Amino acid sequence: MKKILVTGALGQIGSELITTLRDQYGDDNVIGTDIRSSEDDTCIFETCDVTDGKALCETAKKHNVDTIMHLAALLSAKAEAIPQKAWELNMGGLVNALEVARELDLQFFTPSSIGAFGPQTPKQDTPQDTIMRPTTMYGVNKVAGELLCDYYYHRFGVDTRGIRYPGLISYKTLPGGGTTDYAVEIYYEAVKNNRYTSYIGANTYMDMMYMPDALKAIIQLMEADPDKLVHRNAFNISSISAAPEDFGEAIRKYIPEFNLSYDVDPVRQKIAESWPDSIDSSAAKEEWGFEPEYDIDSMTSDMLEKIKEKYV
Ligand code: NAD
Ligand code: AKB
Repeated sequence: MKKILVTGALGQIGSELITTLRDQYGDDNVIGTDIRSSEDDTCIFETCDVTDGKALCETAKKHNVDTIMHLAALLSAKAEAIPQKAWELNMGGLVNALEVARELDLQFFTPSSIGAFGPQTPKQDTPQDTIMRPTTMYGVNKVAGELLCDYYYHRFGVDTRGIRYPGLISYKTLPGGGTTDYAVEIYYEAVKNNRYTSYIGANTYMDMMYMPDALKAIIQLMEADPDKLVHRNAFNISSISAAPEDFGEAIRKYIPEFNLSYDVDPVRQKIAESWPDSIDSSAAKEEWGFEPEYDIDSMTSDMLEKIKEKYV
C-alpha cells in the first residue's frame, strides 16, 4: 500500500488528485500539503512551503510516506509576469522535493507540460523526443525540471516519473494562471451568461484534456512496471487538440444561443503560438497503457452539466 504526500494539494489538479488517491489508497495514506491552509478538516493536511526544504522533509518524515507527488508551481501566464519568482518556486521547490525523495527513498512524480516545447518544435504530432527550446520562463523551468528528474533517476536511483500535461479542463477548482485557462472559463461563462470573449485567438490550437483522464494517467504511470519504461521524465499525453471555435461549436450543441467573440491578449497568445498544436502520445500508450476516455463532446456534456449543478 502506498503512502503519498502531495504538494500544491489545493490547486486545480491537487484538489481532485487527493480525492482520487484517497479513494484508491485510503484516507490515511494521502497527506495533502500546500502553502495555503485547508478549510477541509476531515482529511490529513499540513501547511508547508516547498521552498523550505527542511520543513518539507520533516513533513514527509512525520507521516512516513513512500511517495511524493510534487504539484506546487506557478503556471505559464503567472510565471511570465513574475519570472524570478517562478524560477524560485518552480526550480527551488522541485529540487527540494527531489532531495526529500533521495534522502527518504521515495517514489517521485511531478508534472511537466506542453509548455516545455517551443517555437522550433514540430507543431503537429509533436514527437516524444524532439527539439525543445521554450521561450517562456515556465517552459524553461519545465525542460530543466524534466532533465533534473532524469538526473536524479540516473545519478541517485530515485524512481522519478512525469507527464507532459496539456491544458487541463475541470469544474471543481479554477485554474491557477495558465495560458489554457480560457478552455475552463468558456464553460463557466457559457452557463452563466451564454457568451464568452476569448483572450486566445481563433485558429490557435493547443492540446487539452479532461481532468478524470489526467488523474487516471498519474495512477497508471506510478503503478507501471519500471522495466517497461523507456522514458520517464516526461511522457507526452493528450486527448483533444482544439482552438476556441471548437469549444464554441461543442457548447452550441447544448446551448444553441452561445456566442463566442475574441479580444486577444498578446502575452498569452504569444505563449500559445509557441506551443504545439497536437502532441503524439504513443510512447505513453506503449510503455504504460495511457488510454483517455473523454473527447471534446463527452467532456463538454459533463462540464456543462456539472457547472449547471453549481450555478443554476
Ligand atoms: P495551481 O496553480 O492550480 O496550484 C498550485 C498550488 O501550489 C496552489 O494551491 C498554491 O497554493 C500552491 N503553492 C504555491 N506556492 C507554493 C509553495 N511555495 N509551497 C507550497 N505550495 C505552493 O496549479 P495546477 O494547475 O494544479 O498545477 C499543478 C502542476 O501541474 C504544476 O506543476 C503545473 O505546471 C502542472 N501542469 C498543470 C496543468 C494544468 O492545466 N493545470 C497543465 C500542465 C502542467
Ligand atoms: C498553462 O497553461 O500554463 C498550463 C499548462 C498547459 O501547463 N495549463
